[in-house]
Amino acid sequence: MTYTVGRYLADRLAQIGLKHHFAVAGDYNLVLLDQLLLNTDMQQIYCSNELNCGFSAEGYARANGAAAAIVTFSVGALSAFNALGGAYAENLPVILISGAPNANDHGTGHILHHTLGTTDYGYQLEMARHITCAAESIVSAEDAPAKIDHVIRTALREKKPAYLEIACNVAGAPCVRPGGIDALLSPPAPDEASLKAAVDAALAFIEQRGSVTMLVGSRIRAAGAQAQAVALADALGCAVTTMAAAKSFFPEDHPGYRGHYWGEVSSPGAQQAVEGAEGVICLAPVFNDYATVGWSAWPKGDNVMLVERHAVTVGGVAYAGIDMRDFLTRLAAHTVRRDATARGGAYVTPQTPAAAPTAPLNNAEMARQIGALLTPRTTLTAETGDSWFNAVRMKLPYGARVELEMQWGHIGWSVPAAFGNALAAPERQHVLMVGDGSFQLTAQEVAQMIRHDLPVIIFLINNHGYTIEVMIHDGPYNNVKNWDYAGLMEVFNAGEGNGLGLRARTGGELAAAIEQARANRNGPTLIECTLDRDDCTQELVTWGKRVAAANARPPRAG
Ligand code: TPU
Ligand code: MG
Repeated sequence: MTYTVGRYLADRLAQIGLKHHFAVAGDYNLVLLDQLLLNTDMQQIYCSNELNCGFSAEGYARANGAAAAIVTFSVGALSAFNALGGAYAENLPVILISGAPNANDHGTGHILHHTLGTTDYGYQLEMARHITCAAESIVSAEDAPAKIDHVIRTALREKKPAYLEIACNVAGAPCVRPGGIDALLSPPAPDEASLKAAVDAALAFIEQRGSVTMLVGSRIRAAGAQAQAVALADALGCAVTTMAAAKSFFPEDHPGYRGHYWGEVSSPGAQQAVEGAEGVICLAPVFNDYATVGWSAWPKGDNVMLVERHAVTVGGVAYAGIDMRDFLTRLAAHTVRRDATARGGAYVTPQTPAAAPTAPLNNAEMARQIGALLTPRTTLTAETGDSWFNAVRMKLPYGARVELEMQWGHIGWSVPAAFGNALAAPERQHVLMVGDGSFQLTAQEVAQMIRHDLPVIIFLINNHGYTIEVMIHDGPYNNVKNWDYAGLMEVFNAGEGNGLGLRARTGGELAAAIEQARANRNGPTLIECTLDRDDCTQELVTWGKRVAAANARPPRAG
């Protein structure tokens, strides 16, 4: 056997379509990294720390469908676990691989570096089980193929992260070669009887109602059912709304599209389209506290049909064993038209008039200029903060994508995620909106964009604080130490990169900076936009009050 455990893993990762994997080196994973390098179909990409490594992989999975990150034991893996939690929350198959102690040290009473200083090394695997769909420890080459295949197959099937740890002396141990990948990826057969019953119940649901609206949720991407949702919308002719976290998951130029439904902070007309309909067809939604605006806008009950990736609930019955794509296709083929909710006219976003070029820059003018930059080839990554609200209300051309992390909501996610996404999809235009507070968590990953000559345009919104938190609950903890954000680009270039740092204090300066950014094709451009601390969208103010009220509910008595 001339193959090794590490090479087996490398082949499998390449077979599932990875052209890159992300890594931070450490002595428990060095042999594994050597083995991975032998597969020339994949490039090894280095990150500044393991949190960023995990988020870079998460962003890569958004563009590529799956990703892998390789870290060292405990000091590395425990940082990466946060990003793994994010991948779980956001339904992304990120495979985290940790180097692990030498197999001879397990169960011997030896104390090893990078560990808790106790003699049981099982804690990391135990922790990983809580935040992954599959977790395995490889301490012998013989069972490595089965464990590697199990972890990869489960991650891809569940669209959730998975975990492997590989003893450092096993990564280079002789192992068989992997065969073809198809057998590993074939989906479980859906249940035809259940599908038929669900479609019949759904047809009855629609026929009994004069008006229906479709509401598209964020898990539709993991379900791979975006095209099927469009087909159903065509057949029904009804109004279609998206949830905020599903921004860009339904084409906004579709004749039925009526904007985003987000309770009180919906786009004009969208709240009426959903709450005034006799039936709401919810496709893969996540109704959390943020999405329901502090539990004030939560479609449920008899007038809701809930379509999830593997189940449909309608008319008080849950039908399991269904593939959402089959269900939507079948329903579209048989349903009757229900266009009452779409008669109100097409979706238009309120237009902000251009500000005078010399006037101090404000949020509305900044958002207007960023919105004007979007093309069908743009991927806009928007960080937690007012960037969410700015991105969600932008009108997207067909093909433009928006990446949000609304379920996990880890500030700082967007910088490494945009890096990973840009690496996976270099043919697209990458735009990032990130607040000052968020940026300070993961700023150093901009250096990797420089290292790989990625022309990401970064709008750094310097409003001198955690404005989203200011709107929910203010205090001195919401102030942020100012940085020279634009000046950082020279620091990261260190005389050998093409990063560009610019400042915009007026609309005119922002327009000029955007022109320079578009011309800078060989590296990222960071445009520091200076705003007042309390200058934000009205949606954030309204939503913030609701969320604060939900947080402030007193404990139940008794
Ligand atoms: O636009 P703006 O000012 O709201 O954005 P910025 O400056 O990025 O501030 C974000 C403030 C924020 C915090 C501190 N949003 N959520 N949080 C809480 C939080 C703390 N730690 C992590 C890892 N994630 C969080 N969401
Ligand atoms: Mg801020």
